[in-house]
Amino acid sequence: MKHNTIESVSLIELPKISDENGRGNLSVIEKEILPFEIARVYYLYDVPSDAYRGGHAHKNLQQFLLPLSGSFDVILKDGKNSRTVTLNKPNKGLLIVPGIWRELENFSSGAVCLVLASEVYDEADYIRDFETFKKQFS
Ligand code: T46
Repeated sequence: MKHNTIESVSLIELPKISDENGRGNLSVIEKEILPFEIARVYYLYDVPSDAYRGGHAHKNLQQFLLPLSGSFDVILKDGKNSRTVTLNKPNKGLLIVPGIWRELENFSSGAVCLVLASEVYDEADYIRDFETFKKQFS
């Protein structure tokens, strides 16, 4: 299994096309922006402000998280270090590589987290116990 560190997690800024006639903005994700082919798309929404999502790592899965609306915090851990990234711009997303523990919290009202994933859903790819994660990845 790949040992990645939190420094391998990167923010990706998407092009933002502001309409010159005041019709708002358009952002686009074309295939060369992500280092994987998209196999699955899902989204988190109606998350209460005191709720917490994630709390696991993936063995192989790569994911791109995009705050389509509102904001939330992503806490990243590699077993040694930890870092918190606030996602609050619909044209700025987070590319999470395999082997990184993630926790999502502080969802604002109306926040929507879009996730583009490199693989279809597979429970066997999850590590849901932090001590197991630390043993395998740090
Ligand atoms: C991640 C964060 C950001 C499915 O049936 N298909 C799916 O594609 C997904 C993602 C989940 N599920 C089922 C499995 C559980 O019964 O939906 C239920 C909730 O899943 P989970 O507790 O894993 O949800 P989150 O929000 O804690 O985590 C999800 C992703 O699982 C995870 O990869 O990084 O969103």
